[in-house]
Formats: sequence, C-alpha cells, structure tokens
Amino acid sequence: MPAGRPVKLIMTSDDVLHAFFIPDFRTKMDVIPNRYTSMWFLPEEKENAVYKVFCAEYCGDKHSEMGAQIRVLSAKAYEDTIFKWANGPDGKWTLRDYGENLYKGKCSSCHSIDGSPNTGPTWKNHFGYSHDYVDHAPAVADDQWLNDHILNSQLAVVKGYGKPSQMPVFQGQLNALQVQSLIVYMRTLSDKKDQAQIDADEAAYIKQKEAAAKAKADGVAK
Ligand code: HEC
Ligand SMILES: [Cu+2]
Repeated sequence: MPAGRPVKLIMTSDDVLHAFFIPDFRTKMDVIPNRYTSMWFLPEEKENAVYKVFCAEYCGDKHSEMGAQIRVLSAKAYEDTIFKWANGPDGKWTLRDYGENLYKGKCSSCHSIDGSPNTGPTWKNHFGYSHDYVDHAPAVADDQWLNDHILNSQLAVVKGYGKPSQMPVFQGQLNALQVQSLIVYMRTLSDKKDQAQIDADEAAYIKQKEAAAKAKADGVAK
C-alpha cells in the first residue's frame, strides 16, 4: 500500500462468512456473501514493517491458512513496484504477457480462452465481434466497449448469462495499464485481432518503459 494515501477496501465473499482482521491496525470487518462491507485506513510508512492480516471468523478447513501481509511503501516505491510487477520476473513481459498473467489470476475461473463454456463467455473470438446483450442493442466488443465493461460488468450483460452479472466490478481494482493489457490479450485470442494495432500498442508500451527507466537513471544521477 502507498504511504499517506487513504485506502478503502470494498469487500465481499464468494463463499462463506469471513472477517478481515488486521490486529496491528486494531481493525476488523465482516466479509459477507452477497453483500459489500468496507474498511478504510491511512497507512503510514515504517521501515521494513509488515502487518499481518488474519481471518477472524472460523470459515472451514482452510481457515488457519487464510492470511496475507500488508507492506506500506513510499508513494514512489509503490509506483515502482507496480511497474516492476507489470514487467514480469525477467523484466521482459510484453503487454500481452502481462494481460495473460492477470487473466490467470483474476479471470480464468470464469472465462475460457479456447471456446469452452464457463460461468462467463469464452474470450476466444470475443474481441472485435458483435455480441447480443440482454439489456442493450447488439454491440461490437472494441477497445472502448471492453474497457468500460471490464471496469463495470453491470453496464450491459451478455445474452445467455444471468442479470445482474455474476462478474465482479473491477473499477478501482484494475489500473489503466492492467485493463489495456487484458484487452491486448483478448485481441490476440480473436480472429479480428488487428495485428498492426497490437504491434502499435506494444511499441508504445516499450517506449513508455524506456522513458520510465531513463527518468529513474536521471533521478539517480542527480
Ligand atoms: C465470477 C466470474 C467472473 C470473473 C472472475 C470474471 N468474469 Fe467477466 N464475465 C462473467 C460473466 C458471467 C459475464 C457475462 C455477463 C456480463 O456480460 O457481465 C462476463 C463477461 C465479461 C466480458 C464481456 C463483456 C461484454 O460486454 O462483452 C468481458 C470482456 C469480461 N467478462 C472480462 C473479464 C475480465 C477482464 C476479468 C478478470 C479481470 C473477468 N471478466 C472476470 C463472469 C466473470
Ligand atoms: Cu475466512
């Protein structure tokens, strides 16, 4: 978490009742299926501090394994870390690679990439094609459409899937680079991918990385 910037968690549970508990912050909040609860705090940076997170509600066999860590970084170190993650363990990820990695962590439980059915529509040939929506005229899933609908799944619901959408709202969960990389990844899975556009996005991303690396080197030189 970035130091000195207020953080608000909006929480819900996919299964049973849990409780998000940060003993060092003296704060605890129930995490409930089909409902949102929230918690907020203002993290302060302390050198090398790690704050443990526990589940404070007995929730089943794996209860004792539910845990996480909070580390508070300076705003600059936080941005650097986010950027580093986007570049992968070898520092060489393309936008597509980053998108694939995000897909595996956040989307693959509901979306296949090979055409097979799942909780949500497959990403094979989703990009660039027109789709039917329960509550909206047919629309082509282009960059703008996907950007808006990844951030807010309730805007229009793909026909054949229940309304309200079972997809989480990702507004506030995914930053602009993450959404862009997911869309580039979706493009690569479509016959209507427009390879020239993918190449242009990747080239712009490399430029952005180089500029960031240069800014950092200049900062160090000073
Ligand atoms: C819990 C299941 C679930 C997860 C996780 C999930 N989705 Fe979905 N998604 C759905 C369902 C169900 C639909 C169909 C209903 C709708 O349109 O919202 C859908 C639809 C979509 C669509 C089609 C939207 C459109 O308007 O054409 C896109 C794009 C999408 N999801 C992207 C994502 C991305 C990106 C992630 C991960 C960051 C993700 N989804 C995670 C369930 C999920
Ligand atoms: Cu739990």
